Amino acid sequence: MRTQVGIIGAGPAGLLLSHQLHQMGIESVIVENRTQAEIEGTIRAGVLEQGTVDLMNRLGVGSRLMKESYFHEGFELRFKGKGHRINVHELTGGKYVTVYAQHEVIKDLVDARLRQGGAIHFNVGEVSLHDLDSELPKIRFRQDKEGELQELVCDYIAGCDGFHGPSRPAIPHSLRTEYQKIYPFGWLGILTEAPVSSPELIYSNHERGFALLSTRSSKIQRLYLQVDAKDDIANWSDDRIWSELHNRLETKEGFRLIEGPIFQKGIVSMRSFVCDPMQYGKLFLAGDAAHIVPPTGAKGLNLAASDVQYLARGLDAYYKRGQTELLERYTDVCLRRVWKAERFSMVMTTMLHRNHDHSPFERQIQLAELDYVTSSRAASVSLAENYVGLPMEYH
Ligand code: RFL
Ligand code: PHB
Repeated sequence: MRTQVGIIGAGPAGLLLSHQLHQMGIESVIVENRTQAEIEGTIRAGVLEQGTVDLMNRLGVGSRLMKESYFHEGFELRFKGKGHRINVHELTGGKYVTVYAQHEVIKDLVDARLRQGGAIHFNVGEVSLHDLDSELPKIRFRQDKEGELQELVCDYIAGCDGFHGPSRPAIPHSLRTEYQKIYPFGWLGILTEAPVSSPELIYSNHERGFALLSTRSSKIQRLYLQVDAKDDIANWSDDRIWSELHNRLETKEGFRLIEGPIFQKGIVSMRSFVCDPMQYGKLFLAGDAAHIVPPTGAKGLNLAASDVQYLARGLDAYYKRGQTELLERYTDVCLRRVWKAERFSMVMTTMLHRNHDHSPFERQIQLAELDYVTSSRAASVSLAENYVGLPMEYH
């Protein structure tokens, strides 16, 4: 098999890249080790930056998103039992916080790509990368896990295979620096069949730990609780989850959370991670394959979307004009935006979670920080512009 760009992974990064390349007249093939049903059923992100929504619309895959999303004008930070609204719309000159589930983004992208006749090989096995520093890099994989071994010969390979995929380790160890911070806590996430409790997202810093109230639809809500990173979901009965959520989210002013049956629950760990460089020879990493943020800033999917916009631009310059300069600068351009999102995600995480290693002094500093960002216009503008997403920069 031969293609121009071989893409490993049909997550947001891989699918958004294949759509952009298609629009530019560049051919690509995606290999994905899970089934279509699995990738369309994985519950993850919920908040999209304006730039990601704009990209979906430019690619012609935004119509369901525009109909079914919630466009919020703000969100709330809650501490000391009181809510403080960040009016994102006003503070950013008219931008919105878009709430639309990641698996719905995936469904829209897969459906449109297959209808265009795009090549996505689902459920492949034994994916490996070869000859990355040659003119013809290759991806080998086994069709349907146990079928024939296939070889896909490419001009370029995009490693969009998430944090645990084979692409990043294909960059020689001695050539990459990995920056990492592991947090001592995780998030327990649930989906519940309940009506909307709040018209906007609520991020709560409570004595008992962080909690987040988000939404998916008028009937389905998404909530998270800070738990110990090593905690086991078996320790969390539905009653215990609701009791903690009530404790951490309810206010003295009378906000009440509406309960419903929980139909999905799980615990995820939290880390910050960056791999530098994001490229080697003909291989380019994008999204979680190259960097991870803790979910508190809602940035992971959005960074995947900005990486692949830089990559598509570089590939377009190569195929249309034979120029490789943008591809050569790919890491530097991506990492400027990535490090700012890493900074914001770490600041939000540190500001909102209870850290039991903190001294009483550090706890008071945390509360002062929350008081500051919710009462100073300068600090609120900074928070809001980071939350809706910093602009893409091309140098
Ligand atoms: P993905 O989504 O992990 O996709 C990688 C794909 O590669 C496949 N793969 C392989 N394919 C072939 N061969 C192999 N050997 C392979 N190994 C893996 C995988 O099956 C998969 O299909 O990475 P991508 O595309 O970079 O996208 C990243 C985002 O998924 C991630 O950053 C977000 O989910 C993070 N995130 C959030 N991001 C936001 O922008 N806004 C949010 O509100 C938000 N909330 C969240 C989040 C992540 C969360 N969790 C579960 C960690 C909330 C949570 C709880
Ligand atoms: C979500 O709705 O899943 C969500 C919202 C905000 C975040 C993270 C996740 O910061």
